[in-house]
Amino acid sequence: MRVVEAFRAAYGADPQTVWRAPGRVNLIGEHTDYNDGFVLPFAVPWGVTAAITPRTDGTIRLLSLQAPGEPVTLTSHDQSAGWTRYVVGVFAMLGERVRGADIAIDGDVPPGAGLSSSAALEVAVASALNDLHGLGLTPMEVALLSQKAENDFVGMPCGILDQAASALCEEGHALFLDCRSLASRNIPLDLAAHGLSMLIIDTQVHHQHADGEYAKRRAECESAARKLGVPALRDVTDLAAALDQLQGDERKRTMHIVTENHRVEALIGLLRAGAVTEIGALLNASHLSLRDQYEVSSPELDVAVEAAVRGGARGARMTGGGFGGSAIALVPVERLSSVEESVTAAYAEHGFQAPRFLPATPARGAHRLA
Ligand code: GAF
Repeated sequence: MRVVEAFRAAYGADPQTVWRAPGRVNLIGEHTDYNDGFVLPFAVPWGVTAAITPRTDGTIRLLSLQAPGEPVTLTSHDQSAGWTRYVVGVFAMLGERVRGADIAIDGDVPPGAGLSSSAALEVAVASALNDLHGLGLTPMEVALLSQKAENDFVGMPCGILDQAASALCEEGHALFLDCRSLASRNIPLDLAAHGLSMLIIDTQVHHQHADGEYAKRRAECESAARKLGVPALRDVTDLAAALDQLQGDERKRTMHIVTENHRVEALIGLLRAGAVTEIGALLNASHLSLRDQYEVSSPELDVAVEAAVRGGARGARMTGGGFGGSAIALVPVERLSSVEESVTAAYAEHGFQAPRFLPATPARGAHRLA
């Protein structure tokens, strides 16, 4: 394993453990996680591998094969920048339970595709430290600790979706997660058995204002819930009555969250019934709601979704936080090339940078490699 070779070359010994954690796509249930709602992600085959040996002096030495150079030396009190803060954040959350480490990182999540490479990094490191120090954290506790690192240390007010997917997913399954109770169930997702493939369309665009808009959406949802007198938008039972009490953006955000939670449940119902081909309509509806009510799509995502459906996809939607990143399209295998051609042609017509296509098969969540 090349991460082990890099570890040995930098630190002069073998690592005590090696863990891998994946990125994710979200099949449906977007922006519902921080509204105590439902999500249905699956892990992608790309992830982050962390080779680690604990230290006892509080020092964190860190290198990445994707950032060539000497190892960076930090402590859990340092406000680091860039990718290292996701690692330091995990140490900061673990506090006195850990006393530094030597770490080598290798990652193959396509950069900037919105497939949660940062959650994969947090979960790989947290899982390895949990294992090395016998902390006894469950995979969900590892996910929660990683989310806290991102909220409190990195300063991104994300929900639990990405970290839970990275920590808990199983190969060949999607993860149905109730973000309030944290009850989760792995749902079989055998697309190939239905002659289908899930195509990731990476727009290769990341809009700079994404983080600010994310925090704004979250605040709007919390404000709407307060006005409605419910703990979270998940608790809205009478949508028409709720919409009557709200105006403007808060009205639109509520519309999305309430209907999106229903779409997650409907999609699970279809999967249970074996009607996998039929989930496409729900993917399309989710995208329209994210575009028009939640307003987190982008021209590149909209063009990708429209062109994918025109090219023969059963359904398509943006996935993840939005404002760039990736869309997913549910495509009959025999239509894959026609969908790719349709999207490529539409991008050229709009003068967009060519997209990247990645086939996504549901992969395994965090696990020990050595
Ligand atoms: C980002 C966040 F990190 C998740 O918590 C989630 O809210 C997602 O956007 C939208 O569903 O990936």
